[in-house]
Amino acid sequence: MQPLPITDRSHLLVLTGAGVSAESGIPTFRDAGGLWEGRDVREVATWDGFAADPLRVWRFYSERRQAMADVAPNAAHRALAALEARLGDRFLLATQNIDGLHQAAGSQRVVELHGNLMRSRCSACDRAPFDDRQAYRAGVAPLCGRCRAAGKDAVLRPDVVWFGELLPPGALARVEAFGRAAGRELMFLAVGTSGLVEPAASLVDAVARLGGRTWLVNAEPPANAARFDHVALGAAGALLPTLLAA
Ligand code: BJW
Repeated sequence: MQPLPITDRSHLLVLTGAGVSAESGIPTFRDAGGLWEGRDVREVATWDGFAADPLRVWRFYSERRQAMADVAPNAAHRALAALEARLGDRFLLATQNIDGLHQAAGSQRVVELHGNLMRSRCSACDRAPFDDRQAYRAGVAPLCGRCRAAGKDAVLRPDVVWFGELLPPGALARVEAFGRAAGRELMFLAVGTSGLVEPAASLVDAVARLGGRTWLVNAEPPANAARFDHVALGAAGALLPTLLAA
């Protein structure tokens, strides 16, 4: 694939998924050896699963928090951050990843569609999500200090979006506003995502409706590959530095 034809007027919306962080050593969800392999997704990625067994869910996320200690952004994260430095407000990165590696690489205009692994929030009160690198391994699910002060027991949960839950307030609105402002100058690049999870999987159709052009970079053809104008198969860390070169 040729480098993306980015001009002085182009507005680039990027969608990333777990494949972007695979080369940093973070397992994807649905590939062989991925996080879902051998796991019932309903047990660890739904509210019902959490309500049934909060400790099992906390163990799953605690292990992922601990694994973050050894990971760093890779060439794909860095290529996207470098492109943002060139495009400024004509760039927006919507990520399904909860690992914070885009920000670690220097990306600033990031919309976290599925939350952040390193934040927690109360499952009951409206206290804002807070930074929380603590891994809970002591055999007790953590409780909300604010609720406890009010005489109630409420368990903390990871600040992530599970199946059947709404995306964070304003996340989709920010993506849609970027697309509308760009109009026909809109370009869309999806990287490292299986195209199975909504609403992210349908962003390609929304861009096409606005008259934008669409590119996909993925290790294998994902579920929604046929809906893109251009498809490049391969590793994001190898392809993005070339595709996004000045
Ligand atoms: C590489 C690579 C390399 C590897 N280089 N590539 C419309 C129709 C049907 C259902 C729905 C619908 N709208 C909503 C739904 C329900 C549901 C949904 O989508 N279900 C489908 C599964 C059918 N969606 C929701 O519930 C969402 N909420 C919502 O829409 O609210 C409104 C609503 C609710 C209910 C009904 C209707 C409307 C919320 C979705 C939340 C997803 N949460 C998770 C967990 C987050 C926390 C955590 O991390 O634990 O998010 S699930 C999981 O999947 C995670 C990911 O972000 C997400 C996407 O996965 P991703 O990133 O694509 O990873 P993989 O592993 O699937 O793919 C990796 C790809 O990379 C592969 O293709 C590899 O080939 C590739 N790759 N190495 C390039 N080096």
